[in-house]
Amino acid sequence: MTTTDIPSQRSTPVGHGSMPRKEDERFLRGHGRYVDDITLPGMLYGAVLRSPHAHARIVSLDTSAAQAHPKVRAVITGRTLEGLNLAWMPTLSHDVQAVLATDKVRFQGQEVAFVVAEDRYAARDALELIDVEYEPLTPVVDATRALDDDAPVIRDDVEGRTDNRVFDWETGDAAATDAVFASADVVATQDMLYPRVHPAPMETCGAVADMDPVTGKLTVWTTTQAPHAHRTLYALVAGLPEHKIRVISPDIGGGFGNKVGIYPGYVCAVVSSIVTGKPVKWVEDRSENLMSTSFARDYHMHGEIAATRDGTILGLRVKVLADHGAFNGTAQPSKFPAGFFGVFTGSYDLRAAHCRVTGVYTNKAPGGVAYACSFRITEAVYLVERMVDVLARELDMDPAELRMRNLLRPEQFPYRSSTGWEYDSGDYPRALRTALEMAHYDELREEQRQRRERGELMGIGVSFFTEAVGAGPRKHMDIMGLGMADGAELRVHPTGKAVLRLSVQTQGQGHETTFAQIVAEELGIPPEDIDVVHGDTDQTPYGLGTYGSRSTPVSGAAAAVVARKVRERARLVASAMLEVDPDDLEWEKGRFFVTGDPTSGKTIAEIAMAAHSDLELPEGVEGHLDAETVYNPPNLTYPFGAYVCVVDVDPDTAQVKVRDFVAVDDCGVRINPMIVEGQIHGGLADGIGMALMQVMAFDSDGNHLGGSFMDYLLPTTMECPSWRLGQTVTPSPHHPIGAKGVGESATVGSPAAVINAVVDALKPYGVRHVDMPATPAVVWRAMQGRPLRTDLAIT
Ligand code: MCN
Ligand code: CUM
Repeated sequence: MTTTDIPSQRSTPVGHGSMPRKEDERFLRGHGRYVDDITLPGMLYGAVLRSPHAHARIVSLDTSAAQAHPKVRAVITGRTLEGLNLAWMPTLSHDVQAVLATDKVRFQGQEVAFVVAEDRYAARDALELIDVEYEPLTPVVDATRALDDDAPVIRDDVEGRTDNRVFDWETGDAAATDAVFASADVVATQDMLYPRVHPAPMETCGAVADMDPVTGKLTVWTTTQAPHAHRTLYALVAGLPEHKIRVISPDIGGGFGNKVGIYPGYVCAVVSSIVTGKPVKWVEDRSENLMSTSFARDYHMHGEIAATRDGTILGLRVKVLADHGAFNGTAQPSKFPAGFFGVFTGSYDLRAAHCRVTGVYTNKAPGGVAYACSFRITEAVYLVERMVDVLARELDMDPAELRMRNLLRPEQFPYRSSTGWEYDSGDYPRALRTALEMAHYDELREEQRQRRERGELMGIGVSFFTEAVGAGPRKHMDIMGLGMADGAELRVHPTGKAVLRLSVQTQGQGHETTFAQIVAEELGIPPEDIDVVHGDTDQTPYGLGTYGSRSTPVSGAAAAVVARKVRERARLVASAMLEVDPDDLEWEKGRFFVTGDPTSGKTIAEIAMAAHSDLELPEGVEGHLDAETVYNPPNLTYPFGAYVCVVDVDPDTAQVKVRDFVAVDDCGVRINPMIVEGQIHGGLADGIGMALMQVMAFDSDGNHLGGSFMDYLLPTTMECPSWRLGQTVTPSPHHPIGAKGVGESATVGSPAAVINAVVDALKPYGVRHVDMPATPAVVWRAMQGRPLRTDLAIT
């Protein structure tokens, strides 16, 4: 049971509320239009030749046989691109990545050549005609060995580089933290790994590039979460004029961060359209997606937590080794090379904290962040929530009680954390109390006591999270120096129907519905009468796209602001219609009326018609009922939540079964509670998957061991309990409608609850920690006191 009733039984609200999604009819009838549905006259197909080695020198590359294939139109190699100055492209993290390898291959699956042919099959066939001679080199697979003196230098393409260090970054006050630790009664430490995982969206990545040789205009239909950012990058990388580039992101079959960056295949499609003068389509297959597009996590963390004997947490000290693969890939805010990991103090009132993150290159696919991650907050929350449980064990204290004692209190907001983050609003104890009550926590502990007496392994895990979402404020974030303000444009047509144009792009989150609802709430126009246009740079205002759950915090705010601008314009038009002073008009949802005379009102539709008519408009009003805005958020929004997970572990097979999961989320005002709950359901499934099943492992030669869904396991309904959701609502004080983002909350908050539950279940075996994923093998080995590392195929 969830906190809302069945959506179909509800009437459509005019503004916020659980209305069914406008986009679903299209999707359910099979009328979605994805990149691979785009077919253009004369279109050619591209395929990528990938490296079988994790680390090797390219001795020779012979494409003549492929070029001689009757259906092949072009073969592009790193040398071709070098001639165009395009062999290397900038990543979103101030690094460069090889588009097609020239000197060396640096991960298995790296792009080596691109074949363009008349059909998909010929392109694939011709790949096998390319003859590459490799001289294998020793790969660096284990991040913990990447900085060894004898480790081969992976990025010798960068002049002067002598080791595999990507960056060193620290935050917090080291001296203050040392002092707090020196004064503590108790210090607990724990090493933990957040393994490499992959978002694995239903739709893989791809692009159709069409360079019009007559107009010189390039159109790229592509799987992107950030069309405008891609357009700017194409302009900067390829030197094409930006107004001659149109990026279209049609329907997207899930992004989850996988579609933030630009992949070599996109660039190859663009280059080959320019070279051949024809449209070129490239769509990767599943194993290409799993092997080579951006992975996430891969954080090797060492945590230390200091407290008083009575359970007051004083400080945290953290060291992280971050495995970034061969190129430092997906969006890493340049001001924070470790993303938003700096919020690792979590939801607690700590005196001091310090962390140091060292990024390293390894011979693995690039990436580094994205998978419903809020830019590393996933890792940060997992770390602090595991550390609190480790401390609870050390103090022999109930983990829920320890959290309650240390959570930030409502009167501390707005709160500035010891690492400098400004939390906007929250009532944390209320959320935790709600979750504990819904879970019947005290009864669960009693049940656990009884089961333990019978030798049964039941675990109860609690986690609390705070996220920082809505990338926008310049002090926090930029992408390649671009600030992150987002535009919105609203046009109300003469008949009162409207079109809202946005810079963000939905991948399944329901923007066509919720953004229409935001405007509907402000103007009283039914959401059905408001079309949301997004995902096309020729039709929408500039903005940096959807990730880090920023659409609601940034573009949601822009939508409300632009609707309010229209409303103020409508007030002036209505004052002319009713021949009164604008200040004498009052607004109720959908209409203006003269103060004291509610019968005198004019609806937005009536006002819209008048605004387009020959009505004499007041001075300064240009006519029509349109507005535009650019929203520059003053701060991030800080959603939070309290989760309780109950697991049973089979003592004979070490199989973990999630029996119950309670999630209390607070994302401020909810625009569409049904969609919010859907987001949370999805994120919880992700969280269970990461905690129990998902890991991208490699063998000692750097071979990727997760290239299909047979090897890389995703959760299904079989692994998921019937989620039980609750909520509290603490509006964001700086957001025009008080909303905070929610799209990644459950993925961020839930893995720690699951692992805390698994470790709790194994308490009778003296187990203090289990690394993700807690597969039966991992749990079994933990019970034997022989921890198993799952990211490397080494036992
Ligand atoms: N919402 C709401 N009320 C709130 C907050 C959000 O009604 N207080 C609604 C929003 O209007 C939107 C949805 O919930 O329809 C998610 O909003 P938001 O939290 O703003 O997140 P974004 O729209 O920016 O989506 C990005 C986020 C990220 S970064 C990942 S990763 C992820 C996620 O969304 N990828 C997804 N959820 C996903 N869901 C689907 N189906 N597919 C993905 O690829
Ligand atoms: Cu971090 S995955 Mo989402 O931000 O697209």
